[in-house]
Amino acid sequence: MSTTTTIKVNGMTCGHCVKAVTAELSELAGVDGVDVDLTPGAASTVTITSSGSLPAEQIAAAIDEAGYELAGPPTSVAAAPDLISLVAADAQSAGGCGCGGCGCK
Ligand SMILES: [Cu+2]
Repeated sequence: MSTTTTIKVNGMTCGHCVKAVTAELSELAGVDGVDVDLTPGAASTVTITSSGSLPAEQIAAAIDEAGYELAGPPTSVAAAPDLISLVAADAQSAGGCGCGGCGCK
């Protein structure tokens, strides 16, 4: 049975970030596909298709490994509005990519 898990990830701002997160999530057991809806300046939406349900801690660990952080619980549809605006303000004040992990600006 295929399962789709939607997560929100903070700090993703460019294609390098997308690749890093996709690579880490793809390594999880049972993951068939990872689709990233990049939203620079806010939490990006990452949709994970897997053959079974994914433990939240595994998803959190993969995102952490890639150098980013979850904006909310892995199975939630959306982060709280005030959280999203906080993230957006953070990203804007940081300027550029700000991910610190992919070497881009
Ligand atoms: Cu980046």
